Amino acid sequence: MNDHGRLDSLGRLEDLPQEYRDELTRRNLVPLWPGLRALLPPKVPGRATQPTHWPYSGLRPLLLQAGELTPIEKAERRVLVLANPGHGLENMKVSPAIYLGMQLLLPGETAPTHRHTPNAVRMVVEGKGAFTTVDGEKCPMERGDLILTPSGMWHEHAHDGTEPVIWLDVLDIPLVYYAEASYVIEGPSQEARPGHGERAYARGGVVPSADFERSTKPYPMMRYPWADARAALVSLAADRPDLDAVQVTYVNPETGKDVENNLGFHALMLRPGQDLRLPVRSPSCVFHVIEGRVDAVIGSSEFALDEADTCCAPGYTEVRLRNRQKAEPSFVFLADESPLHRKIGVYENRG
Ligand code: 1HN
Repeated sequence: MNDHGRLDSLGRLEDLPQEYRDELTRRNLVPLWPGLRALLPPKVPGRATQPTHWPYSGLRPLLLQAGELTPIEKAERRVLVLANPGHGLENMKVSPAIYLGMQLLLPGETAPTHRHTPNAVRMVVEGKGAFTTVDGEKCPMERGDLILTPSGMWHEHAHDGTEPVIWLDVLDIPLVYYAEASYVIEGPSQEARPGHGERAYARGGVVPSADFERSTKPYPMMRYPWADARAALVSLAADRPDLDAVQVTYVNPETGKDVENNLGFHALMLRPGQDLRLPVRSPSCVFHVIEGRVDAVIGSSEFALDEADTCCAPGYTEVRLRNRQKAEPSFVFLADESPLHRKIGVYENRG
């Protein structure tokens, strides 16, 4: 029998006598074979994650309206969640491990201190004057900056500026929640502690000298300024005109490994007019346009992304990104599940 025949020939639940099925149910037992093909489909996994586009032009006015409708005290975090309809909107996930939310903080507002088991990062979308304090380190929030708030670290947000500040939150909460390990602890407002060490790590590739007491903390660098990541991309592109994927990864400056445990973060530069095909890989992925305009072709979906737009791609799917700007580069922030896939031993790159 050929492979396909064998895969199609398993018994169905309806083939079993009702009395037998009822007795199984009474004993909390389930026959494997009727569900085996759904658990283990041939060659490519089933994916609930649908290619989805969240245009910023539609989201922004609704978020600003939330600023009028709901005072910060009634929200704790004033966020509109970017939910993937394929997972059910109420489940508030983009992919099996990724949560995305767009958060608004108005001038003078504060979002109170807490810490939680899920890992988070912020990608700043617009505005000036807000800052996040992470474990005592005050991190200014400027457009394109990546700020970590890893599992277990105290964090709070505040805003001294004059315009609304909006940022994209990326968390691994669906995964941590699935593991029945998601919880929060509220805390008092933190004292900012300038000069206590963390700011010694301010630029990738430039770390304190060996005779300086090097950090043994798991997260020596909390803020990855966009100006530095952008400059790294521009110089990589100039150095390697032959390179298709001009991409950098946000890493821990001491270990060189991914900045957080489960999700990976990257920035990509598309050269003027570039049409880039990404390798087909197992992890789901999120794309957020920091600068420029990009067409994203994800499987059979096509999205015209403008600045500050966000979209997602399921794993095992072909993705093409085309820079709609003919004379300027475009810059895209990527978040993916690759650290998780590597950790659980399922990471694949199918080329
Ligand atoms: C959280 O702590 C923040 O600190 C934002 O800004 C979004 C979504 C789910 C769980 C915790 C924040 C969050 C969150």
